[in-house]
Amino acid sequence: MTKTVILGVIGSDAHVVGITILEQALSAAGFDVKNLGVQTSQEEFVEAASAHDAEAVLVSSLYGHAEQDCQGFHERILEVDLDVLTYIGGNLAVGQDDFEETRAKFRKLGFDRVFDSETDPEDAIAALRADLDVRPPEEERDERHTVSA
Ligand code: B12
Repeated sequence: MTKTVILGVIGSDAHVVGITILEQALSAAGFDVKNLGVQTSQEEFVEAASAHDAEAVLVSSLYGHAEQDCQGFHERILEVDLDVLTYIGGNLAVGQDDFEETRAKFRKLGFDRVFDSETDPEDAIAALRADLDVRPPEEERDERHTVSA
Protein backbone atom coordinates (compact mmCIF):
# COMPACT_ATOMS: atom_id res chain seq x y z
CA MET A 1 0.00 0.00 0.00
CA THR A 2 1.25 3.51 -0.81
CA LYS A 3 2.45 5.40 2.24
CA THR A 4 1.64 9.09 2.59
CA VAL A 5 4.36 11.46 3.71
CA ILE A 6 3.90 15.12 4.63
CA LEU A 7 6.87 17.32 3.79
CA GLY A 8 7.54 20.98 4.49
CA VAL A 9 9.91 23.66 5.75
CA ILE A 10 8.89 24.86 9.20
CA GLY A 11 8.61 28.38 10.59
CA SER A 12 9.66 31.44 8.58
CA ASP A 13 12.31 29.48 6.70
CA ALA A 14 12.20 29.95 2.91
CA HIS A 15 14.92 27.49 1.73
CA VAL A 16 13.11 25.46 -0.90
CA VAL A 17 15.77 23.48 -2.78
CA GLY A 18 16.21 20.66 -0.24
CA ILE A 19 12.52 19.78 0.02
CA THR A 20 12.12 19.95 -3.75
CA ILE A 21 14.86 17.33 -4.11
CA LEU A 22 13.38 15.25 -1.30
CA GLU A 23 9.91 15.44 -2.84
CA GLN A 24 11.18 14.16 -6.17
CA ALA A 25 13.24 11.36 -4.63
CA LEU A 26 10.44 10.21 -2.31
CA SER A 27 7.86 10.27 -5.11
CA ALA A 28 10.18 8.29 -7.38
CA ALA A 29 10.60 5.76 -4.55
CA GLY A 30 6.83 5.21 -4.47
CA PHE A 31 5.70 7.42 -1.58
CA ASP A 32 2.65 9.66 -1.89
CA VAL A 33 4.21 13.02 -0.99
CA LYS A 34 2.21 16.06 0.11
CA ASN A 35 4.67 18.93 -0.11
CA LEU A 36 3.45 21.88 1.97
CA GLY A 37 6.33 24.04 0.75
CA VAL A 38 8.26 26.67 2.70
CA GLN A 39 7.15 28.74 5.72
CA THR A 40 4.84 26.05 7.01
CA SER A 41 3.40 26.41 10.50
CA GLN A 42 3.11 23.62 13.06
CA GLU A 43 -0.68 23.77 12.66
CA GLU A 44 -0.39 23.28 8.89
CA PHE A 45 1.79 20.18 9.35
CA VAL A 46 -0.62 18.69 11.88
CA GLU A 47 -3.73 19.53 9.82
CA ALA A 48 -2.22 18.00 6.67
CA ALA A 49 -1.10 14.84 8.48
CA SER A 50 -4.60 14.46 9.89
CA ALA A 51 -6.42 15.25 6.63
CA HIS A 52 -4.32 12.81 4.59
CA ASP A 53 -4.03 10.14 7.29
CA ALA A 54 -0.26 10.32 6.78
CA GLU A 55 2.23 7.75 8.01
CA ALA A 56 5.11 10.24 8.36
CA VAL A 57 5.82 13.94 8.72
CA LEU A 58 9.17 15.19 7.39
CA VAL A 59 10.18 18.60 8.68
CA SER A 60 12.97 20.56 7.05
CA SER A 61 14.83 23.55 8.49
CA LEU A 62 17.90 25.32 7.16
CA TYR A 63 18.05 28.79 8.67
CA GLY A 64 19.13 27.90 12.21
CA HIS A 65 15.88 28.43 14.13
CA ALA A 66 14.60 24.85 14.10
CA GLU A 67 14.71 24.41 17.85
CA GLN A 68 12.42 27.40 18.50
CA ASP A 69 10.15 26.51 15.58
CA CYS A 70 9.68 22.93 16.84
CA GLN A 71 8.88 23.72 20.48
CA GLY A 72 5.52 22.16 21.31
CA PHE A 73 5.21 20.41 17.93
CA HIS A 74 4.90 16.90 19.35
CA GLU A 75 2.45 18.08 22.02
CA ARG A 76 0.20 19.32 19.18
CA ILE A 77 0.49 15.95 17.43
CA LEU A 78 -0.49 14.16 20.64
CA GLU A 79 -3.40 16.56 21.24
CA VAL A 80 -5.08 15.38 18.03
CA ASP A 81 -4.15 11.75 18.68
CA LEU A 82 -2.05 11.40 15.53
CA ASP A 83 -0.01 8.24 15.24
CA VAL A 84 2.69 9.48 12.89
CA LEU A 85 6.41 9.04 12.44
CA THR A 86 8.34 12.33 12.60
CA TYR A 87 11.72 13.13 11.02
CA ILE A 88 13.57 16.41 10.95
CA GLY A 89 16.55 17.33 8.80
CA GLY A 90 18.64 20.13 7.39
CA ASN A 91 20.87 22.72 9.00
CA LEU A 92 19.39 22.40 12.46
CA ALA A 93 21.68 24.53 14.59
CA VAL A 94 23.34 27.89 14.25
CA GLY A 95 27.01 27.45 13.39
CA GLN A 96 29.01 24.24 13.64
CA ASP A 97 27.61 22.42 16.68
CA ASP A 98 28.53 18.84 17.41
CA PHE A 99 25.78 17.10 15.45
CA GLU A 100 25.31 14.37 18.06
CA GLU A 101 24.30 17.08 20.54
CA THR A 102 21.91 18.51 18.00
CA ARG A 103 20.49 15.07 17.33
CA ALA A 104 19.96 14.46 21.07
CA LYS A 105 18.20 17.83 21.40
CA PHE A 106 15.72 17.05 18.63
CA ARG A 107 15.17 13.47 19.80
CA LYS A 108 14.24 14.99 23.16
CA LEU A 109 11.75 17.26 21.38
CA GLY A 110 10.09 14.07 20.11
CA PHE A 111 11.48 13.44 16.60
CA ASP A 112 11.97 9.79 15.70
CA ARG A 113 14.97 10.52 13.48
CA VAL A 114 17.23 13.53 13.04
CA PHE A 115 19.25 14.09 9.85
CA ASP A 116 22.07 16.51 9.14
CA SER A 117 22.55 18.68 6.04
CA GLU A 118 24.79 16.06 4.38
CA THR A 119 21.88 13.65 4.18
CA ASP A 120 21.37 11.91 0.87
CA PRO A 121 17.66 11.53 0.03
CA GLU A 122 18.32 7.78 -0.28
CA ASP A 123 19.09 7.70 3.47
CA ALA A 124 15.69 9.20 4.24
CA ILE A 125 14.04 6.70 1.91
CA ALA A 126 15.88 3.77 3.54
CA ALA A 127 14.85 5.02 6.99
CA LEU A 128 11.20 5.39 5.97
CA ARG A 129 11.14 1.94 4.43
CA ALA A 130 12.67 0.44 7.57
CA ASP A 131 10.36 2.31 9.97
CA LEU A 132 7.19 1.79 7.92
CA ASP A 133 8.07 -1.77 6.95
CA VAL A 134 8.03 -1.09 3.19
CA ARG A 135 10.01 -3.40 0.89
CA PRO A 136 12.03 -1.62 -1.79
CA PRO A 137 11.16 -2.46 -5.41
CA GLU A 138 12.98 -5.54 -6.74
CA GLU A 139 15.49 -3.61 -8.85
CA GLU A 140 16.72 -1.76 -5.75
CA ARG A 141 17.01 -4.70 -3.38
CA ASP A 142 20.73 -5.21 -3.89
CA GLU A 143 21.54 -1.61 -2.93
CA ARG A 144 22.12 -1.26 0.76
CA HIS A 145 21.69 2.05 2.57
CA THR A 146 22.57 2.03 6.22
CA VAL A 147 20.86 4.63 8.37
CA SER A 148 22.37 6.09 11.51
CA ALA A 149 19.95 9.00 12.08
C1 B12 B 1 20.47 29.12 -1.32
C2 B12 B 1 20.53 29.64 0.11
C3 B12 B 1 19.67 30.70 0.44
C4 B12 B 1 18.65 31.28 -0.52
C5 B12 B 1 17.41 30.37 -0.50
C6 B12 B 1 16.69 30.38 -1.84
C7 B12 B 1 15.52 29.43 -1.83
N1 B12 B 1 14.36 29.93 -2.17
O1 B12 B 1 15.67 28.25 -1.50
C8 B12 B 1 18.40 32.68 0.12
C9 B12 B 1 19.38 33.68 -0.47
C10 B12 B 1 16.99 33.25 -0.02
C11 B12 B 1 18.78 32.42 1.58
C12 B12 B 1 18.33 33.18 2.63
C13 B12 B 1 18.76 33.00 3.94
N2 B12 B 1 19.70 32.16 4.38
CO1 B12 B 1 20.43 30.74 3.27
N3 B12 B 1 21.44 29.52 2.31
C14 B12 B 1 21.42 29.05 1.07
C15 B12 B 1 22.53 28.00 0.83
C16 B12 B 1 23.68 28.71 0.10
C17 B12 B 1 22.14 26.76 0.04
C18 B12 B 1 20.87 26.03 0.54
C19 B12 B 1 20.50 24.99 -0.50
O2 B12 B 1 19.65 25.22 -1.36
N4 B12 B 1 21.20 23.81 -0.46
C20 B12 B 1 21.01 22.75 -1.44
C21 B12 B 1 20.02 21.70 -0.92
C22 B12 B 1 19.92 20.54 -1.92
O3 B12 B 1 20.53 21.18 0.28
P1 B12 B 1 19.80 21.35 1.67
O4 B12 B 1 18.88 22.52 1.64
O5 B12 B 1 20.82 21.27 2.74
O6 B12 B 1 18.86 20.04 1.76
C23 B12 B 1 19.41 18.72 1.80
C24 B12 B 1 19.76 18.25 3.21
O7 B12 B 1 19.91 19.27 4.15
C25 B12 B 1 18.66 17.31 3.57
N5 B12 B 1 17.45 17.81 4.24
C26 B12 B 1 16.95 19.05 4.32
N6 B12 B 1 15.80 19.04 5.01
C27 B12 B 1 15.56 17.77 5.36
C28 B12 B 1 14.51 17.18 6.07
C29 B12 B 1 14.52 15.81 6.29
C30 B12 B 1 13.41 15.17 7.08
C31 B12 B 1 15.59 15.01 5.77
C32 B12 B 1 15.59 13.55 5.97
C33 B12 B 1 16.63 15.60 5.07
C34 B12 B 1 16.61 16.96 4.87
O8 B12 B 1 18.25 16.76 2.33
C35 B12 B 1 18.32 17.79 1.33
C36 B12 B 1 18.58 17.14 -0.01
O9 B12 B 1 19.83 16.48 0.00
C37 B12 B 1 22.90 27.61 2.30
C38 B12 B 1 24.35 27.17 2.53
C39 B12 B 1 24.54 25.72 2.21
N7 B12 B 1 25.59 25.45 1.50
O10 B12 B 1 23.74 24.87 2.61
C40 B12 B 1 22.55 28.88 3.06
C41 B12 B 1 22.14 28.83 4.56
C42 B12 B 1 21.19 27.64 4.78
N8 B12 B 1 21.42 30.08 4.76
C43 B12 B 1 21.66 30.58 5.89
C44 B12 B 1 21.07 31.79 6.39
C45 B12 B 1 21.55 32.30 7.73
C46 B12 B 1 20.10 32.47 5.66
C47 B12 B 1 19.36 33.75 6.08
C48 B12 B 1 18.86 33.78 7.53
C49 B12 B 1 20.32 34.92 5.78
C50 B12 B 1 19.81 36.28 6.22
N9 B12 B 1 20.40 36.78 7.28
O11 B12 B 1 18.90 36.81 5.62
C51 B12 B 1 18.20 33.81 5.07
C52 B12 B 1 16.91 33.12 5.60
C53 B12 B 1 15.72 33.51 4.80
C54 B12 B 1 14.56 32.64 5.16
N10 B12 B 1 13.44 33.25 5.58
O12 B12 B 1 14.63 31.43 5.06
C55 B12 B 1 22.63 29.76 6.71
C56 B12 B 1 21.99 29.00 7.88
C57 B12 B 1 22.92 29.06 9.09
C58 B12 B 1 22.61 28.10 10.17
N11 B12 B 1 21.63 27.21 10.10
O13 B12 B 1 23.34 28.16 11.10
C59 B12 B 1 23.31 28.88 5.63
C60 B12 B 1 23.77 27.50 6.12
C61 B12 B 1 24.52 29.70 5.08
C62 B12 B 1 25.64 29.82 6.08
N12 B12 B 1 26.66 28.99 6.02
O14 B12 B 1 25.57 30.64 6.95
N13 B12 B 1 19.59 31.36 1.66
